Amino acid sequence: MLPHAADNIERDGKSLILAYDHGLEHGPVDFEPNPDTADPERIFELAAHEAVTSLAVQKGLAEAYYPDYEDDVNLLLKLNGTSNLWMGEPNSAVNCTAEYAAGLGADAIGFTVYGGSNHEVEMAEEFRRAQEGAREHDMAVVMWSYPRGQGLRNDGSPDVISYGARLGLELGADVVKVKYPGSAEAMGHAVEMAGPADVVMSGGTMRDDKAFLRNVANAIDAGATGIAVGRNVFQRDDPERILDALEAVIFQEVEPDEALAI
Ligand code: FBP
Repeated sequence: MLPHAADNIERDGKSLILAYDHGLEHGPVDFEPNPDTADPERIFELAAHEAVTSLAVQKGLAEAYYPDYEDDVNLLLKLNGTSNLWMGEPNSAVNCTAEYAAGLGADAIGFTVYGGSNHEVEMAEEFRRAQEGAREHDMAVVMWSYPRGQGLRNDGSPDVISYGARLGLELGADVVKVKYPGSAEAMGHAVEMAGPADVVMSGGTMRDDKAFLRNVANAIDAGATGIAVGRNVFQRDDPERILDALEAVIFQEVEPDEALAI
């Protein structure tokens, strides 16, 4: 990682990445709780909320919508992705280059690496090309580091998540996105393993406001720099309200109860 490389997608060293690659990764089922969110325009509008430091989308949405939002939104372009229709060992097709991302005006690139998958070797090589391309265009590098595959019995265990955080540092990510390992202590270990790379927690499936914000506050207390969140924002009836609360918890380090009362 390079010092300060992620400054353009952070505020005071913290970040709230709004993730919206779900149409590819999970399919339309993720939009069912809040049908308006199938319309990417709704999410680009949401990403203009001042809490959001970048919006993670795939190339197709960036091409179609980003030109209208480039003044208000920082673009984190995902360069690989897989649909939920794929039934093989975890893998992620590279569908965009760093050069093309720079041409679209991206501030950062995002790349998934499934450490432990039978495809780990080729994914690491693909990440290398993306990472070096991002460096040439001064774009931050965000790794979705999700160890998984047939050889991994418990991909949610704290040890595996810490290993994922370390993979991000070793391979040159500026920000490593990991699943929340279940406790502040375990998150602290992942943060320690990532060294100077920033660690953000993944949002995960819908949880009630308090439980969700408690995990975020624990992650921040443990040294994480923020969150990359999709469903826990856009599946709610009032996504702006949870963004207000997340802003308080992440950037002002306000306690969840207080943040919800704002
Ligand atoms: P969520 O906050 O909705 O969990 O989104 C974060 C994310 O990393 C997305 O970018 C991605 O689409 C999804 O999770 C992938 O999750 P998984 O591979 O576990 O289904």
